[in-house]
Order: sequence, then structure tokens, then C-alpha cells
Amino acid sequence: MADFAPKSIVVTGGCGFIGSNFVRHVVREYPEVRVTVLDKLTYAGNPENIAGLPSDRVELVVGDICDAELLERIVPDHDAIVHFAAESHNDNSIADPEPFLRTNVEGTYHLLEACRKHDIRFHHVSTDEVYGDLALDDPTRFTEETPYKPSSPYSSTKAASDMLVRAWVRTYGVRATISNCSNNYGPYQHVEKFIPRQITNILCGIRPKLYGDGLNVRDWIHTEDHSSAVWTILAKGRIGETYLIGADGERNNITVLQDILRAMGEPEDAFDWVKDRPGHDRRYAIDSSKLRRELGWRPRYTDFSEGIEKTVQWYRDNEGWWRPAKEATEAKYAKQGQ
Ligand code: NAD
Ligand code: TDX
Repeated sequence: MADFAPKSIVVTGGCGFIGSNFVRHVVREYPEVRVTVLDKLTYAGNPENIAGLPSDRVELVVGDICDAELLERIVPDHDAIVHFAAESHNDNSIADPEPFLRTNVEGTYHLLEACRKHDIRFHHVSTDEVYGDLALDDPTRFTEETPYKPSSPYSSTKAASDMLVRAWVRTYGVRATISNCSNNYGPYQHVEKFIPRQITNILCGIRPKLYGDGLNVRDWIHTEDHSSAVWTILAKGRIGETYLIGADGERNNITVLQDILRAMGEPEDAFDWVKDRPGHDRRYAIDSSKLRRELGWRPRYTDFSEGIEKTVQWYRDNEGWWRPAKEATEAKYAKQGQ
């Protein structure tokens, strides 16, 4: 069967970290595609993330995915929606879960309804956290068959949104796919997240902060590889299917922090231990062989130390981008004892 080749797409959350990297990827790789970014510009959304892209290719609509009337005006004019918009930070979900329910669950519902009404292709961007966690000594990894067992308010709302997508495919025949990806890193990631927090702490003369015993494992992927995987699934994925996205990047937090410290010329023990995250997932690990085998996708940015060095350089070069959010983010962490 020929690949699906959309000419116009809505990218929700396209002013956030992964969404904006995806928009840049599409503009660079697919010159025939026009992108409408729909973004509420919450604290995590920044129009700077898509600044400089050609205005005849990319249009920003500032609005809420929960606004059904707005969706009715925007969606019919497009071939597909690629849905990145979410409340995305676990620590925030523990402090205040309500916005997570609204955006992640209710927002996904409204987008599905718009796709159902206008027969629009839908790709839902989700997370490996829906599967809960693995023990450090467990030899297995998550697959598309792993049962859902989310731990945090964030991951439970993402799990709920995945379930809505599956139901809308089966009941209404909505043409949707789902991807569950592991931890992303790269440029334009908010300073609340682990890697940018530590890099910008060091740049500000604040010691990095490690939760718990530092042995929690995350499966890191460069955001550029996430973008190419999402496009591959949009173009070639089988309707109704779920694909796991990962780049075999398992590392514990202390090792990642030591990579950052080394890349920035700091001693390996120049950090503080802080209070652990409640319910902190121990280990995530993705088996992405279905995506590789069926759709021929491969990650390209697999040298983690090189990726970290480039990411450190990006934060050094773009202080004007992250500085405005830094103080408030650290004040919030300080209140939580982190
Ligand atoms: P982010 O927090 O950086 O960006 C989220 C974006 O969504 C922001 O631009 C924000 O303004 C926008 N948004 C929030 N609520 C909205 C609403 N109601 N209406 C419209 N726009 C709204 O998030 P991210 O890290 O880029 O994550 C993007 C997606 O990828 C999320 O769905 C997340 O669950 C998923 N994901 C993230 C990771 C990761 O490592 N960060 C890994 C796997 C999956
Ligand atoms: O200061 C910190 N110190 C620390 O040790 C922070 C902010 C985090 N951590 C730990 C907690 C995690 O074990 O680092 C690890 C990574 O933390 P986050 O960056 O908050 O990511 P995580 O909770 O793993 O979730 C991320 O990956 C999956 C994204 O935020 C989610 O949106 C995605 O679904």
C-alpha cells in the first residue's frame, strides 16, 4: 500500500520541546507539507521554539485543545493531526494533578471527536510511562503487549488518553495510531526536566540535584530520532496499531549526571542528593523491534556522550531562551525540598 502523504497537518503542542523539534524536522525534511501549530502557550510553550520558520509553511494558532469550537474552525482544513500537547512533567502532576486531567484526557477526547466528525488521520504521541516501571534486575523491556500500570497522575492521564484513542478506532473507525516513546533529550527542553535542569544549574553556579539514590534508569533518545519515528508511523503505520519508540539508551541518573559534569569540566561529585520523588518509577526500558521490523525505522543519534555535549553547548549558546524560566522553576523545586 502507498504511504500516507499528508500535505497539511495540525501539530498540537508544537511550541513545546518535542512538538517544536518535530515541526522543525517536518519543515526541513518535507517541503510539500504545511503545518498549523495549535498551542495554548502554557508555561511550557514558547513561540521562540518555532521562530524563524517560513510563514508560508508554519502558522501558529494560540488556543486550547479543549476548545471544541476552535477545533471545528481549524481541523477540517487538514489531512492529519499529530498530537503532542500535554501537561508533561511528573513532579508538577504530583503537586497539582487537575491540569493533567483536563489537557491530557479531555483535550485528547476533543481532538478525537474532531477527527471522527471530519474523517481526519490522528497520531497520538504517548509515553513509555503508561507501562509503570521495571525492577533494575528485570531482564525484560516494555513491548506493545506489556499491560498498562501507570504510577503517577501524569502517566495515568496519558494511559487514559491512549485508551480513548483505542476506543475511538474500534468504535468509530477513527484512523489513528499511537506511539509510546522513552525519555527525550535535546534542544528546547524546559529547565524543569532532569538534563536541562542540571546543565543550567551548573551554568548558574547552583549544584545539580539528584533524587533518591540516583540509580533510577531512563531509556534516553534524542528528540530528533523521536521526530523521525513519529513521521514514519504517520506515513507507514497500520491504523489502530501502537508502536514503541526507543533507541536502546538505558542509563541510570547518576551516570547521566556524571556525563553532564564531565562535559562541563566539573568534578564528578559536584552535586547534591535531594528528597526523592513520591512513587518514583525505578526503570523504563523500550523494545522498539516492532517499529524497526515493520516500518524500517532506525535511530541515528545514538552516541549519548556526543548528544550530551551538543545539548550542553546548545544551553550555553541560548541563555536568553532558558534564563526567564529558571528562577521560578528552582523556587518551585526549593519549596518541595528538591
Ligand atoms: P512540553 O511540556 O515541553 O510541551 C507541551 C506543549 O503543549 C507546550 O507547548 C504547551 O503550551 C502545550 N499545551 C499544554 N496544554 C495545552 C492545551 N490544553 N492546549 C494546547 N496546547 C497545550 O512537553 P514535551 O516534553 O515536549 O512532550 C510532548 C509530548 O510527548 C507529550 O504528549 C508527552 O506526554 C510526550 N512524551 C514526552 C517525553 C519526554 O521525554 N519529554 C517522552 C515520551 C512522550
Ligand atoms: O532534578 C531532578 N533530579 C532527578 O534526579 C529531576 C528534575 C529529575 N530527576 C530524576 C527523576 C527521573 O528518574 O531524573 C529522571 C528524569 O526525570 P524527568 O526529566 O522529570 O523525566 P521523567 O519523570 O522520567 O519523565 C520524562 O520522560 C517520559 C518526561 O518528563 C515525560 O513527559 C515522559 O513521558
